[in-house]
Amino acid sequence: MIPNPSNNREISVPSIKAVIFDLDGVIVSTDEYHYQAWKKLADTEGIYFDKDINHRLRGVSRMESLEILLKASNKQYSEEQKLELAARKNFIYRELLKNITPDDILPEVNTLLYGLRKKRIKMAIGSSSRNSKIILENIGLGSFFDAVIDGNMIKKSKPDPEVFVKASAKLRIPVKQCLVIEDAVSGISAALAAGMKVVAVGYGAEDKRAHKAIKDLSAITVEEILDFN
Ligand code: B16
Ligand code: MG
Repeated sequence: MIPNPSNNREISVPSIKAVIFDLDGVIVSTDEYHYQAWKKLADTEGIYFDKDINHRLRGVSRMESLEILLKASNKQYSEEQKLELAARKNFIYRELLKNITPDDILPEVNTLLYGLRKKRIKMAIGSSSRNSKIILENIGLGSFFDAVIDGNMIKKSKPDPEVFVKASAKLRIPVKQCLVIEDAVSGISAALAAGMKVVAVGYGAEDKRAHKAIKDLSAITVEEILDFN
């Protein structure tokens, strides 16, 4: 709050000036498609893979995800073979992504996005996915965000803060005035390491380090975001 000299009252200045959304698991649920693609690859290679292992891949880059999957294999793969496996998984995943439409946007996402836009809050995507562009286009949000930082633009994946720090720089909003909305433990770590506020959604909601935990975006309002401190 700062004093208002004209009437001696205090004016409330929102501390949050930008919201950075994770993509997969926050805006759209592509996790099931990631699961199906990794599962198909694992089955072909005779490697055990289940939904619990898939859960550990949230927010984690493609190559790091592959390393987690390969822990269940006793075969040694060369770097070249690993790249081929990752490309094969991505091919299956991209085929599945052809099915997504604006109907796949998660509950109340649009209400929040358009509510924040009305209040002139800057918005960005901060995603580990190298497929962010096609996902955003397929769900009709290809040109909605003020900035999109994705897996193609970063050297270090979440839990490193790089993706969120780059988003705040592109938006020209200091990290302290950015709020991240994330579903992955790795993403919550990244946001905290960037010095940002973080709201944990869905699977991430059990992470006690987040400043607020919610089931989905219907459980938070624009006003709550503006009053966040
Ligand atoms: P890709 P997010 C992440 O997206 C996913 O949560 C994670 O499961 C995936 O491995 C990662 O993107 C890389 O995805 O293979 O499409 O480059 O949650 O950071 O939006
Ligand atoms: Mg996610």
